[in-house]
Amino acid sequence: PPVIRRADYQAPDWLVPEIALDFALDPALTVVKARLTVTRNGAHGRPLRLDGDGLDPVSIAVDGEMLADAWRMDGPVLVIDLPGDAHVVETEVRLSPETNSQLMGLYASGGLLCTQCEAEGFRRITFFPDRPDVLSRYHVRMAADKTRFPVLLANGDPVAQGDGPDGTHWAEWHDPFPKPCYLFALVAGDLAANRDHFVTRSGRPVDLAIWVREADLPKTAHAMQALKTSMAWDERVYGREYDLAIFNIVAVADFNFGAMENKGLNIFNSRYILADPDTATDADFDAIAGVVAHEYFHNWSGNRVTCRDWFQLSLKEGFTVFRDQGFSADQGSPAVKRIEDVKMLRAAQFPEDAGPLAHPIRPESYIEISNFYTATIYNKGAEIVRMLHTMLGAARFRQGSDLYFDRHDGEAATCEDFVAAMEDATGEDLAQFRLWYGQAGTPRIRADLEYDAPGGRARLLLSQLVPPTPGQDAKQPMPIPLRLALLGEPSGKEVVAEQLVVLKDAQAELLFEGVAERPVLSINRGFSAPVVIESNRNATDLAFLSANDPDPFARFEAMQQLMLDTLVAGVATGQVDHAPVVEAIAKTLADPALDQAFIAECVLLPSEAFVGDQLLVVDPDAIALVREGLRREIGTQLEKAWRGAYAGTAANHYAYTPPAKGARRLRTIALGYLAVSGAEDADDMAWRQYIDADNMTDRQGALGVLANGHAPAREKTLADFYKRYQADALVLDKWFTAQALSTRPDTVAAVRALAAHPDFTLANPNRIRSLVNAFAVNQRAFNDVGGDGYRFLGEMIVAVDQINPQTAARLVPPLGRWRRFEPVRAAMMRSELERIVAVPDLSRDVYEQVSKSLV
Ligand code: B3K
Ligand code: ZN
Repeated sequence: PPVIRRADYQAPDWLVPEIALDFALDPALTVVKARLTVTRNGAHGRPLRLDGDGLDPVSIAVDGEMLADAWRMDGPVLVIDLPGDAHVVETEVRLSPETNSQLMGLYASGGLLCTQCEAEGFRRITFFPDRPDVLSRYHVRMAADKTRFPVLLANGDPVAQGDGPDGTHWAEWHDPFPKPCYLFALVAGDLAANRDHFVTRSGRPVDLAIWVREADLPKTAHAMQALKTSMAWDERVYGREYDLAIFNIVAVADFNFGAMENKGLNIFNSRYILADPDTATDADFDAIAGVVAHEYFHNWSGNRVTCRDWFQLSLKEGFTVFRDQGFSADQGSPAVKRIEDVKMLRAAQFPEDAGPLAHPIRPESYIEISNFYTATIYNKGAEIVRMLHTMLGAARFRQGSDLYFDRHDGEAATCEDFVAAMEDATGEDLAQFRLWYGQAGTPRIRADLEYDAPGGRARLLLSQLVPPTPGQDAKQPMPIPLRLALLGEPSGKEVVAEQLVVLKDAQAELLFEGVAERPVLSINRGFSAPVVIESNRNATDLAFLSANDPDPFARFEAMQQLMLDTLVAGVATGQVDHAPVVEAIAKTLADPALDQAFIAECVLLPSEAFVGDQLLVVDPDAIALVREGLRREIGTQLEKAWRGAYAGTAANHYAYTPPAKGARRLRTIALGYLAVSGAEDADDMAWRQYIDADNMTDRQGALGVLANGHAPAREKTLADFYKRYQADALVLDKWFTAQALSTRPDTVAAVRALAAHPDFTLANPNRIRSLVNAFAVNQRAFNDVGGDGYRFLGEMIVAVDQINPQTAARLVPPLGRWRRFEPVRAAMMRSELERIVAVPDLSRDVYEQVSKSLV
């Protein structure tokens, strides 16, 4: 398959200022007529090339005349020779939405018809220059059976509607904002709306509607609240107002990812809309608000200003993730939100950056763009925008974003345009900063502090190393913004006040005078740079920081580092010195100044996978053994404290407030420690928590704890959960996930059995993710030494690829990590990849991920 390169970008040969689409909608056979006004872009003699994917032209006309010849197919592309500079091109194609299992283009989901076009799905609907730098005004007409599809939605505003022949009806929508075709959307179905209203700060009224199946209406209140809060937040923080009279959101059950920001008509995976306390956890509620905000914010960062080409994807995604992170931080605890975001980055992006699929946030090439909707583009992209925010300060950053939006409104822009706007608005020189866009790999920072007590002087030696990644052997030093301070031990006072140090060179030395007390280094506060810090801080220093650092992230981080050092040493030597960790946790649990949500984050051990990421050679069994041993010590030695924490959070009647959420989180963590300590009543406590719960957070928490063990309560709970929620697909996903994440030694076999369960299906991406993707992050079970975990995943990749290549390709990276594992497992993982790549007719999606993982 061909490789697309960023360096090959050429402006489009033809523009399409206007498009009128006419859909005769039917699940079995939909007729699509398109009328494109095309204009030659620049002086050239090249023909019009319209992308298609699986399309057969039924008819083609130019300026009203049916074309007999003068057109040809070049593979999937329709090529038309056009004499003049402006023409009207009309095409007609036929589609079968109900057999579209890829969920790209126009497809059927649970009785409704909907679209997904980003990145290249529009070419599955009609012939068109399917690239984000061709912006058009859309006029859309839809006709469908009135009983089956009473609601007809598209982008923009409704302009006309009426009844047609034979029980059909029709509607026309017009979108006044020129947009790339990836933002096109339509929905037809039997839907009910939760309607609300918003008035923008300049007084423009906006009708809001969230469309779902009638029965799901009661579960839409939280998403609606999040939408209104997002709209106000974007006005306040970024000065961005909504621009149409209507904002529609539709929830669908079958969706390849989270949601889609189509202009004025966001389409969502139902898991990011539907919630009530009985069926959704606190994490689900938070994720819903975050995704609703994210898609809404795209109206400016993505839609009003879009991307010139797909290499610029992080321009809209990294920036929009940064924006949604800021929104979520403002809704609850900024410290806890920051910890969650960093954990996510470490779990998903650091491994990517250290593996065969590493790429810069602005990649140089791809085979299939769908494979580049990655944690690097999104989450590292957000960190890079955050560094700009940190270095410029909030006010100057805002000047930069204002200039960016104003300068490029209605245009398709590049990452370079974004940085240039930040530069031009603030006068800051960002020449070296641009390296962050082009260099992959997580920088490693070495930070060694030396103290000369008699002289009252401290010396901080900093150095950076950006590791080699595929195709990039040698790297240049990047600007690394590090918020740091020195804390005096034992006083806990800042003997050197916090400052922002930007490490620009490979090495730097900082001298501090008048340091009267032994200093301890607090560095990368707030995770000011997405880097790994290695330092000469010992367990005592880390324990001190974990009890005293006034920066909450640094405090959490010190505890994590202490735990990590303990576990890594344990794996290396077989000896675990649990005392410092146990003591630090005890202190944290007892600290009255800390809130429960923050305590909960601090007292959890780093995941087995993250411990593995610190090691040159991963032996999952050794890691599990050492980590489980430490967990047991923490559970046993602090049993009283855990019981206290459990009792202290038990009377928490359901409310979706930050303190109540924190209490629930700490409660299940305490339960987990009591269970692993072997406390006799732990299983009973878990069962009671499960059965008495008035919310899904407590219920799922108890289920997760029980799923790891062998108590009779385990089967009883799983059976009850299944019976209770069998009819609710989103909750049943949790039942699959709880079992896929189990630490029990029989998990591979259990997951295989679940893949044969009548409720398991490859047609629904959420269900695949709930079992297969969840299993693949269960380091212990997936890497079961028998190799059946690898075989299972390989079989799933091949099977899913037949149905849905995008979802299949997302299952590949866990196997691609083979180089990091001990030789026996590495060989089995590799041969599984080889088996997959030999399968005939592999999609481009899976082929790219597997072949790159083998190199
Ligand atoms: N822009 C979409 C993602 C589309 C993914 C295409 N493979 C959702 C989002 O990031 O907001
Ligand atoms: Zn996005």
